[in-house]
Order: sequence, then C-alpha cells, then structure tokens
Amino acid sequence: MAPKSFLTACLLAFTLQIFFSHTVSFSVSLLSNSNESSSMEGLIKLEVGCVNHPEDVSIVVRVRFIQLLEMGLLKVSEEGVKVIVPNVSFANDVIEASDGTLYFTVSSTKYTPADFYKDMAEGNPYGQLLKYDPKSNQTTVLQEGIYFANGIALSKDEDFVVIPMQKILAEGQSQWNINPFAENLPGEPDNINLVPDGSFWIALIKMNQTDVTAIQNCSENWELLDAYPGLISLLLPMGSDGGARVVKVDGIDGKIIGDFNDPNATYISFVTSAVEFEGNLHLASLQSYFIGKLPLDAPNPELATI
Ligand SMILES: [Ca+2]
Repeated sequence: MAPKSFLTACLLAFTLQIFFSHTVSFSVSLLSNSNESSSMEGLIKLEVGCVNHPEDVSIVVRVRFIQLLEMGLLKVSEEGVKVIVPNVSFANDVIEASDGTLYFTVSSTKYTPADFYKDMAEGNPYGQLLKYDPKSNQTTVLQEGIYFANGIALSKDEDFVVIPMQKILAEGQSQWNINPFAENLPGEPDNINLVPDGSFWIALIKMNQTDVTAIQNCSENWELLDAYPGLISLLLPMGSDGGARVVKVDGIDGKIIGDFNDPNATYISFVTSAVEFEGNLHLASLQSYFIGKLPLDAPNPELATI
C-alpha cells in the first residue's frame, strides 16, 4: 500500500475507533463529573497576567529552590541560576531531601518536550527516576522503564519517593523496593506534592486511553499526527475540553481521600500541579495566566472513595 493511502486508511481506522470508543465509553470519560467530587467554585485567581502557563507552583519557604528546564536540572536562587545536572533533555519534576539529595524524573530519554506526543504515540517506557548526590556531584539512575515519568514527591519521613503509580522505598534499603501506589486514578497523574500530614495531592490530566491505544496501534502514528495535528487534542484535550481535577491520596497505598473536579473548566483548566499551604490549595495550569487558590475550609471538600 502506498504511504499516502496507508496513512488515509490509518486515519480512517483511527477516526472510526474514536467514534465507536466515544459511543460506548462516554459515560466513563476521564475527569467526568462525579457526585462525590467537590466543585472548584470559590477558586481565587492570583497573579493574573504575571505568569505564563505555569506547569508547577512552589511555596518558597527557603531562599533557594530548584527548577527544571529543557537544558537540564537547574538550581535557581538569589545568587542566580546554576546548572546542576546538564545534558538532561526532558527532566520533569524534582524533590530535594533534607540532606540536599535530589530525586528527579526524566519523562523521556528518546523525545524532547516539543515531541512529547511522539512518546505518547509510540507508547514505550522511556522515563527514568534519577538521584543526584550533592556530596559526590554524581547522578545515578535508580529506575528505568517508566511510562512518561512525570511528577515526584518525597514522603514526610523521607523513607520513600512517589512517582506516578509507584511507591519506591528510598535510603536504608539494600535494593530499591517498588510497590504499586495510587493505581486506577480517574486521570493521568501529573505533578505530586506532599501534604504536611503525609498524604499527597496529585494533579490529573484528561487523556482518552482508548484513543491513545488506537493511535499506538497505527504503525505510522507519527506521520498521522504530523499530517493531522488536530488529533493530538483528541488524545490530550485542553481548554474547556480538558477540565481540571486534583485528588488527595493517603500515603500508605494511595487511596483517594479528597477530590476537586472542574470537568468543564469553568474556573480553571488543565491543572498540572496542586500544593497545599496554610489551608489553601494552590493550582498551576498550563492553560492559564494565573495561579489558582482554592480554600480548603469550604463545606464538605473531602470524600471517601470514587
Ligand atoms: Ca510534571
């Protein structure tokens, strides 16, 4: 079959897959509304116009903080910007332990952030968890083979780290002990942040797994997405289609104990990070020009299960 006709056939098959998958699975669409979720009504917009599509938000309680860019792992402080780990093309999130050790994720060792959709289309685990030792200035890979490694958090007692759907026992173990964590979330996990009581807030991204699987099964999926870039928004809806959802999970096995949902992006869309501080939840969004601040003392913000 000629490449162009094959591409057309692939697009047709993919379109049919989307049609039928939407027909039969609409009721289980990710980030769908739930009677057990709390609304984001009451969200306050901070720093409107002063931020540009922030992917993460930090409450700076120390003078310094760490930030990631495509060029590597960077440290940003009042003294300026210092490259700590160079040659990391797709670092995503980082957490600093009390002894200065850094744990960070690389989403893909094969693709750049601009080509993130190719990683999605290929569907292979190119993500990594890495550790940087400030005493030796050495970086080691703790785990490979992670599907699009995204957020990372360190536990309250610093005895394990959490990456999407895995809990990994840290120092004091002769071998890294990997356990399932927060499986079956109602969305794809992005950034994870520790709550002072030992639980975690996880920002969820809407992604239609059925459509993702359909395009992964197309052998020329890159060409398909390059020819029809609008398909990317079907795989990863943004704007009002993307909605916003954050869940709070316990620190034991990741059971959901709190949930805020804005399925139609009425107040904010595409939230990628949620940080709890002094009774408020601070939300970062790749689709907004502000930081969301959600008071947690509103009536009935918690739920038991989904
Ligand atoms: Ca992230």
